[in-house]
Amino acid sequence: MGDIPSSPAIRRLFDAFPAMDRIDISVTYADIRRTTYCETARRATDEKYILTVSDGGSKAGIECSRGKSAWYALCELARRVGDGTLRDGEFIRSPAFASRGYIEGFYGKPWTSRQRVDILRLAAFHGMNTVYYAPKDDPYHREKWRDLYPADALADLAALVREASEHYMDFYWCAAPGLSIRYSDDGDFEALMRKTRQLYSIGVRCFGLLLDDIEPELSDAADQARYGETVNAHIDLVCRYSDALAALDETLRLTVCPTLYHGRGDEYYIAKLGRNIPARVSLFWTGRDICSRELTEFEALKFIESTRHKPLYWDNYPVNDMAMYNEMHLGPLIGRGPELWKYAEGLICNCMEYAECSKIPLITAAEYLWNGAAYEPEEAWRRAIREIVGRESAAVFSVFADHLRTSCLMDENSKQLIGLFFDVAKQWKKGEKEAALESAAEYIEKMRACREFLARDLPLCRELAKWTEKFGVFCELADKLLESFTSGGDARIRELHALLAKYDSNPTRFADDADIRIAVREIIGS
Ligand code: LTM
Repeated sequence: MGDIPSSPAIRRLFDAFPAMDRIDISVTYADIRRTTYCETARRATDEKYILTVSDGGSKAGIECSRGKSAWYALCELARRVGDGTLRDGEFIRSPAFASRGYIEGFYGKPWTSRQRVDILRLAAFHGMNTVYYAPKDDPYHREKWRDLYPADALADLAALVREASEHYMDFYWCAAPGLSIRYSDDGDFEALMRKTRQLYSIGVRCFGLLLDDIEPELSDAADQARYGETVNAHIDLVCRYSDALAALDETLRLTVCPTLYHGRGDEYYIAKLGRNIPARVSLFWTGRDICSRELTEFEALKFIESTRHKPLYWDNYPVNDMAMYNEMHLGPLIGRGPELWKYAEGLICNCMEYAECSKIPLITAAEYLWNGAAYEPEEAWRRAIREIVGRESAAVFSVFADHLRTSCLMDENSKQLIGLFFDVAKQWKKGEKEAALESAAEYIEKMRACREFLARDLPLCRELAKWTEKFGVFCELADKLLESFTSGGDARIRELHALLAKYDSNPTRFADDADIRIAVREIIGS
């Protein structure tokens, strides 16, 4: 491997992509403007690299300033080797957003240690640099925030912290004390610090203080007397915690999630909080809504103006907890401004409890975060599916994934199927009945192949069981529809009605239910 840095993460990269061994790779470290200055962003960075591929992909030169940027360059090389897009040329890369990552911040069953490592490696492989640990249902994060982690859970976290560091990821451990903290109680503050020191002892150097999803009003009499209003208690807590972290180690970093974490950005609470906490403290914001369809540059500017902080987006996509539990968010990230990186500190995607499924949208988000201006969601989505299910199964899997885009992003669902409806209807009207039936049959064949894929004993397929079940009824419907065209008959129409009723009675979100119903009813004439 010559001058390639050696670490477990890099060795794993070469093991996963053996074709990398056939490339003559050289790495040159240089702390000069060329490798450390990002022209468009007008800022210095240690994440920039220049990758020069030559001799028909058999040689690769990497210029960078540090191990971190060498890692990113090697990951790009591996991705290109993996998806067959390695080509000669000079590729100058620097990430648009400074902070790029994901948060395990959902309600529901927390990920297992294995899933955590797996997602972390995937995110790092795609150039993310930040991970927030904040599973709402880890009792030691929220409910029992005062209690220290028991030894086994602490050992698991320590392993994750090491993994993050090996992958150049900043690991934020978050405390969510807001359900029961008495802000004016020194004992409670000391409990928070005791817990913080425990995490510090296993290598955590970045902390989160999450005050989301708590009562907006102070309930403790002593707190009410001392602070009057919630925002004053929060300012005091954040300032004291930020100072205490600095006293422990001046390199420690802090991110805060406010109680009002979405809206216009100029509301009284958030404006006062932002203006009265240190500038070095990062401030989470989910945008206009809890789950925002769009995140715009204009809104970010407004946030900066009123809070004096660049928003650090807690992007509630692809998360599908609470009222969204019947949805599966497999679509690409969309609706985030191409220039948002200029006005935001970063963007952190809140994931689904379905770790395998989260990977697809997460990969698309990682692409957006490096270069929002060039980001093409559909292309990124296709690449992500290829990576997760493999080249052979990608086309059939996308027939299914096409129906799982219903989310706050308001992406158009069932694009492929609706396109097919149009084509078939056009052919039918032109009298090309045979061709129309053939197109439909071809699609149905893909659906069949997809059902076979989904029946496999893979973590991804297991997570999708609920949606696969509805897809099964959907496939039966499609079969019967096709039969009714070729054979007709009242009995078939009755069967179709029965299937449609079965489909409708399943609350799982799949396809654009309304569109499908209209289309089917149109065809069977009721
Ligand atoms: O969004 C924030 C800041 N907090 C919670 C998340 O933990 C939860 O996963 C999402 C989606 O339901 N909504 C929240 O309010």
